[in-house]
Amino acid sequence: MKVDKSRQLFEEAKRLMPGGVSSPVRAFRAVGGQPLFIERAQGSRVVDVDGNQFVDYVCSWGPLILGHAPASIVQALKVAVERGTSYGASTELEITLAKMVAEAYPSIEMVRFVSSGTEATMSAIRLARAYTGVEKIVKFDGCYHGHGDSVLVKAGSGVLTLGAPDSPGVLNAAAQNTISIPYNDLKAAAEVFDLHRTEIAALVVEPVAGNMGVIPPKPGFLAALRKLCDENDALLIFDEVITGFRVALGGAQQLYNVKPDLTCLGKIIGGGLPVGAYGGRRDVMEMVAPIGPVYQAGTLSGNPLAMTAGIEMLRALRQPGVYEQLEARSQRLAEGLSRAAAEANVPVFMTRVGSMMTTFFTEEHVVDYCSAKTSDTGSYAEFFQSMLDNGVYLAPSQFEAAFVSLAHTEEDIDLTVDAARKAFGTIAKNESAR
Ligand code: KE4
Repeated sequence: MKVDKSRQLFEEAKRLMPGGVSSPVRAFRAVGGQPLFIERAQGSRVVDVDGNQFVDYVCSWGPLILGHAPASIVQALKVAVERGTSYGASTELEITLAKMVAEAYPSIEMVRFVSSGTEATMSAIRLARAYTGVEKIVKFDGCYHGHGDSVLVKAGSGVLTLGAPDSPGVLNAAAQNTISIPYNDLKAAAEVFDLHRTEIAALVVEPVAGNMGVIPPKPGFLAALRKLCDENDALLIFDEVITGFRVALGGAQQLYNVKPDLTCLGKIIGGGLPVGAYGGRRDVMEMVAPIGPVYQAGTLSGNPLAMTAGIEMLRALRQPGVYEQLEARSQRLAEGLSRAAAEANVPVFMTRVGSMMTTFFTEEHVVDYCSAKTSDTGSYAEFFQSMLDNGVYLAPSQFEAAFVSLAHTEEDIDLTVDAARKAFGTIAKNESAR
């Protein structure tokens, strides 16, 4: 596959931007090879600067559940941009999108728009600490909530000990109020509340994990977290930046029927433009400035173009049959990939919730970060490169999700499964040669 232009642009980019990218995972460091520079995209396809076309399952890391450049969003933006790009003042568009979010999420009685998922989770955690008056936060190993200091934290040496910074520059003081425990581990969750009781301001969780690969909650896991928070006056924060409007119109809280106190949203609600949001119980949200003392602000929060894209996105997702189509296409893909791996005798563990899924290159049952990390990332890298050579663009990391959109056709799925058959065959051949 010709990648000369991407290579040339990457060399230039590396002189100007750290790693030549605007976000680390795009540098392909987990899979090797030449990071692609994308020139245009439409529907289920992206085209790079060398003219290579791919069926895209990155979907901008989740937002593009309608596919690339859907006509409804493009048309609405063309009209909106003529009216100006930003006012730094309120617009009716924010009310419209806020209503649509609240209709889909009964737990969200009041919402604040921001410009990224990181801002949403960072603000929700600040708010939870202010509302409860205590400082500790519980998160789960392998869950990612953006790059805010409180959550760039890895598990302490002992399961229940206070966290340690997961990045230089994050102060111990910031990390030490965060405890990270294994996902799907109710015993650890109960123990951390036994140990820290009412000192815990909030427990923040991806209700379906998407950042260590896709890992569903075990039956009863989310309901048990709800109960633990209730018993200890802690707030339950669902980080639905990925799962919001993805696994159901009403997100994971609808799918699993568990009501959080605060929800963080992002990705899909921006329709591909920068939007994040946090919202939930009115008594909690009323603590947010300017009506409350908890400060949070943003120059481009509620930006009219981003609101326009979000409104058109949610309008499309509220149409009948949307999630049924996503489910059918996603099931076809997951079954095809499983079959292709089995035919080549390559051990994989497939996980899927709706239109987000991961093929783990391990024989283990993946239920948490530890089991996810048993995956053979070398095999995943081989798989990724072979799929790329055969016209399929997956996440350049074993520990991310593949996303199916409404634009993915049965032909796209079948092309993908054929490519996977070749990729698994290559892996099996290389394995036997080793
Ligand atoms: P952003 O700040 O990237 O908009 O959102 C942070 C965030 C918060 N919560 C969850 C559950 C998330 O998945 C994310 C961001 N997701 C990553 C990939 N899984 C974005 C891709 C990237 O970092 O480049």
